[in-house]
Amino acid sequence: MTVTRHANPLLDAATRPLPRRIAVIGAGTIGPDIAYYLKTALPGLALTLVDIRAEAIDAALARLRGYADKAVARGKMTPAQAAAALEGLTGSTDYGAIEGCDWVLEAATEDLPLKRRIFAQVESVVGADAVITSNTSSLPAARLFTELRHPARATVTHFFAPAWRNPAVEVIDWAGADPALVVWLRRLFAATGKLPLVTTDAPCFMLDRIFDNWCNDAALLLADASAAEIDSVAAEFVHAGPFFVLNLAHGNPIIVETNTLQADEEGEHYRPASIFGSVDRWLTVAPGKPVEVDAARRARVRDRLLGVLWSQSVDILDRGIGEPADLDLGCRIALGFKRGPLELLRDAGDAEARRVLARFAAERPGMPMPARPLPDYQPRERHVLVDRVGDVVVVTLRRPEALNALHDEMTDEVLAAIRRHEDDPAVAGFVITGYGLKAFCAGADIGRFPSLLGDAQAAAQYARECSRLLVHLDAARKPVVAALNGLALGGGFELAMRCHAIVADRGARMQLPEVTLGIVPGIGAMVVPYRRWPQAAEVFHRMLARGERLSAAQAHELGIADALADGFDALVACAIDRVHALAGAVPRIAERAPAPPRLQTDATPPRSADGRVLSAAVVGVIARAVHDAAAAPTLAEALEVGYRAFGEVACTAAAREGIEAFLAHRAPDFGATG
Ligand code: DAK
Repeated sequence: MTVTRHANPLLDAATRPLPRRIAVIGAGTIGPDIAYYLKTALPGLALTLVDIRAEAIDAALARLRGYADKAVARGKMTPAQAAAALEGLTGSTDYGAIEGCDWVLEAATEDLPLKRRIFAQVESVVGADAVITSNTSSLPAARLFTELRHPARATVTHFFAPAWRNPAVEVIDWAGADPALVVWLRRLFAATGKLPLVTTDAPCFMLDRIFDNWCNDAALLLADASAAEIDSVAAEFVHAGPFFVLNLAHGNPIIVETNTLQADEEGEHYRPASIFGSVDRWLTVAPGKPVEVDAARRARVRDRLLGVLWSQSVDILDRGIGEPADLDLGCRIALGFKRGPLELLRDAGDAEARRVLARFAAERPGMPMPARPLPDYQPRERHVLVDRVGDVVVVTLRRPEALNALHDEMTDEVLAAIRRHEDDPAVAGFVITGYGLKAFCAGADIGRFPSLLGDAQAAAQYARECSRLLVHLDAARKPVVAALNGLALGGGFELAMRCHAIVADRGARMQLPEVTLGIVPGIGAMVVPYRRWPQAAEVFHRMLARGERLSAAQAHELGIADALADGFDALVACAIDRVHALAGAVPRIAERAPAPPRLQTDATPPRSADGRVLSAAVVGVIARAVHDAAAAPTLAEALEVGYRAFGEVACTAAAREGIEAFLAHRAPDFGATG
């Protein structure tokens, strides 16, 4: 059977229904964490945790109750959601309890004969079409599943700690698997908040090849530097150094197993460092603690760490083990890298990267080296996925670590994707959507805002430059439809406003939270709605000045959303219909606006829709900008008003306070800033 695989897993057809009964085998650390993820994502699910030790099951169930209690205490879940997550969660020491399961997920220790025995037992109880997956970080699926009676229903799903929260999961596409199984798993993971990364069946798959060899080479470096020194040099690249992580994970045995496997299969250069045999606790310091490292030693350690990272990365790509954008994203999300290895390679520049790799080749003979020019290893897109669905190009914003928040690179990638296809006569138009089901886009990346503060002209100029995608949409010849699959906040909603139609999932929600951050939405929200949807002017006043939320249903009633849909498949189908309906007649934003009703700013202090004190100065700037923009004789001049207003607030104490507060996870004090 041929099964189409899109870059966005949710664009693939559902190849089987959602699971209703799952068993997780192994009540150690990761099994219960996987169970908790599944139960919170699919609360109606019946889930049985199986282990040969009753006390391990009791401890695991108690741990999961603790997770739910903590989530309620932190306001991440309501008590009802927590109760639903725990309901239907049971434990058993008897394999008979897994009868009738449609998915059995094995998470026992990394021991091939043991895993094979478990699969034999599982197969003797469950039906021939039940999915079986193994959570291994290294053992190839072909070896795990050869003895199964029905191997096509089995594969590896490799989770990362902590599995209930870490979105990354490798899904192994091995020769014996039914292709529809991989499609189903990817789609299920993407729909339940995970980031599935498909890899081939090489030993250690994609991400453990990076992690294990990073740790192994760090250990080999101990001849020249201490663990604390190495961790301190590594801090440039990762949130926690290799030895700190090994201590956390009690992980030497894993490195020894995985690197032994690689050495046996691929050559002696992978053999685990002998020191792993005699040391199981490393003397190092917590991340962020400064450690003096002599400059020459620092340079040597740095080169070696980069060398192993790049050597493994080019090998993974040359062997087609994984995709380049997935490699970078997986390293950041699953392994705690600050930047992906390919981003580091690009930023180092060709000459420096070649120097580092040449030194690495000399120090570590046998290790893989690039087979192609280095720029060839870079992904075309890092932050978006581009798919063809019939005659429509679907662009998916993919930054799962920040709810698809926009930054310059992502904006440029969306623009480049549109430019690449807009002159193709076979393309009718575009749909823009967000990865997963939670967010279309949570706005501009707030982490990048601090550098904009304090210089009005520079901030206004930045707003102007950031609008390049939006201004392109204003004049686009082919329709671009926003498919809101979830939250559309701030800059994300501003992007949707500039698309030629908006369709929304019934659960989607729109909001302009900028005022609660002490800034203004400078790239269109104070301008465009009053020209496109003058009937909703009062609603936009409240959204701008009070951060009021707009539900999909309200947006539809007001004519802001052209259509509502139930679920992602219907949403995309509806967006594609809109593209076809608008082809040849792309709507334009009016040059002039009808005078909107006055935006009231007399409440003192101004408050947000949920009662928080706002900055009177910022609300004042918004009211003035809305008025001046509506009076502007052209769209371009009105947009200028917005850019300048952003520049003006960027110099206020309120903006500094609002952004610092967001980044420090605290409430802003606009009472103090005015
Ligand atoms: N930027 C960066 N990271 C973001 C983000 C954003 N906009 N929104 C969410 N994230 C990150 C969170 O920090 C969190 O990261 P970790 O803590 O896990 O590292 C991760 O995404 C998941 O979010 P939460 O843990 O917070 O998820 P919850 O379900 O608990 O909450 C939320 C979801 C949407 C209520 C919450 O994440 C939230 O309040 N996010 C901020 C939403 C927001 O205020 N967005 C509007 C930003 S202002 C301009 C251009 C554009 C703009 C302005 C000027 N010029 C060029 C001048 C536009 C401005 C905006 O968009």
